[in-house]
Amino acid sequence: MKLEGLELRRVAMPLVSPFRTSFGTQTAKDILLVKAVTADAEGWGECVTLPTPIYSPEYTDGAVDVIRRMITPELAGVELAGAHMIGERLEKFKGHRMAKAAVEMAVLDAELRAAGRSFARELGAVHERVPCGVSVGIMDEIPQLLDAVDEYLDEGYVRIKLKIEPGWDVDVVRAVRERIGDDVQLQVDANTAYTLSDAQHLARLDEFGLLLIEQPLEEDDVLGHADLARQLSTPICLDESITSAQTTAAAIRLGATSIVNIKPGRVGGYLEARRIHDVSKASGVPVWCGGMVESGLGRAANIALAALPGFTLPGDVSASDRFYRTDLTEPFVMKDGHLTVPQAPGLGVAPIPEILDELTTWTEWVPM
Ligand code: SMG
Ligand code: MG
Repeated sequence: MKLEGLELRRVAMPLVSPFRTSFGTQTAKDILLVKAVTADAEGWGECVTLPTPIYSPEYTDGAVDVIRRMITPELAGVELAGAHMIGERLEKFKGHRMAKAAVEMAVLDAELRAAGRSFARELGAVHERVPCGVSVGIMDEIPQLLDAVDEYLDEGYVRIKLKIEPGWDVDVVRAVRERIGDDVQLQVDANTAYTLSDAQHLARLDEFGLLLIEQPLEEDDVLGHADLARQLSTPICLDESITSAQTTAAAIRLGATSIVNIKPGRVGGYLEARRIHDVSKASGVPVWCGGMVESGLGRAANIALAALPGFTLPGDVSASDRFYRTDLTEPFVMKDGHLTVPQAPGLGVAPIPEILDELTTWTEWVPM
C-alpha cells in the first residue's frame, strides 16, 4: 500500500447545546479530518484535538503542523504493509498522539475498505451492538441538570456521567441519585479539577454508589491517584493519564486505576487502544470507551472498539444527536439504549458530500 497524499480538512460543527466541563465550555466543534488517498481506496481519520491545549497538550493547529511537516514526509514513498506499520514508523516523534491517531485511522480505513474488512472485524469486536452512556456537562443550576438527566434517561441511555468540579460535586450527585434511584448506573468525571488534599471531600461521594470517579487529579499525578484510591471506596478510573499500553500497565500495577477509560485519539490510535484493552483485560481491569465529541466518523470507530470483549462498562458512546443536529455521516441512532456496530468495510460510514462541503472551513492537500 502506497499513500499518494493526505487531504487535511477542518469542519465547523455547532453543538446542540453548550457542553461545559471543569476546563471550559464548548459550543461548537472545529474538527480536523484527515483523508488518506491510496491508489486503491480513500480512508477517513478524525483528529480529537481541541483548538487549545486545555484537555491535553495537543491542539488542532499543532496537529496540522506536525501532520504536514513531520508525519507526512516520514510516510512519503514508504511501501506500507498496512496501517499497523505507522505507529512504529512515527515513534521517533515524541507525543502528538492525537495527530498520529488521526493519520493511522485514515490509513486503516483506506486499507480495510480496499480489503473489504470492517473496523469491528479488524479490532476483534465480539458484540453486534453496544450500550450507550451519556456525558452530562456542568450547568448553572441543579434543576436544569435534573431535567437534562431525565431527558437522557427517557431517550434510553443506560448510564449517566456527570461532569464535576469543586463547587459542583457532592450536592449535585446527591440530587441526581435521589432523582434517578439506585438502579441507574452513575459515574462522575472531574477532568483533573482536584488535588490530593480534597481526598476527604471526595470521599463524601462514596455513599452514592458511583461506578467510578474519572481523573480527579492532574494528568501526571499517577501516584496521587494511587494514594487517593486508598482513601475512597469509589473506584478510580484514569482518563487523561492513560497515554499508552505502557502507562496503563504502570497505573494498574501502582493501584492508581481499577477501571480504564480508553480514548483512541489520546493513546495514538485504535491499534494502541486495542493493546490497552488487552493489557487491562489480562489484569482483570474493566475498560470502557471514552468520547471526544466525535462526528460520525470517530463515532463509528469508537463503536467498533467498544464491542471488544473487555469493554464491560457502557462508554461515552452516544447517539449523533447527543451533540449534533446534523452529523457528517448518516446519523447514529440509539435503539433500546444501544448503537449497532457498523459491519461494512472500513468505518462502515463516510461523510455525506453535501454536508461535508457545507461545513468545511479549510482544506489542504499534502502530497506524499
Ligand atoms: O464524546 O460523549 C462524548 C464526550 C465525553 O465527557 C466526555 N469527554 O474527559 O471524558 C472526558 C470528556 C472530554 C471532552 S473534551 C471535548
Ligand atoms: Mg474524562
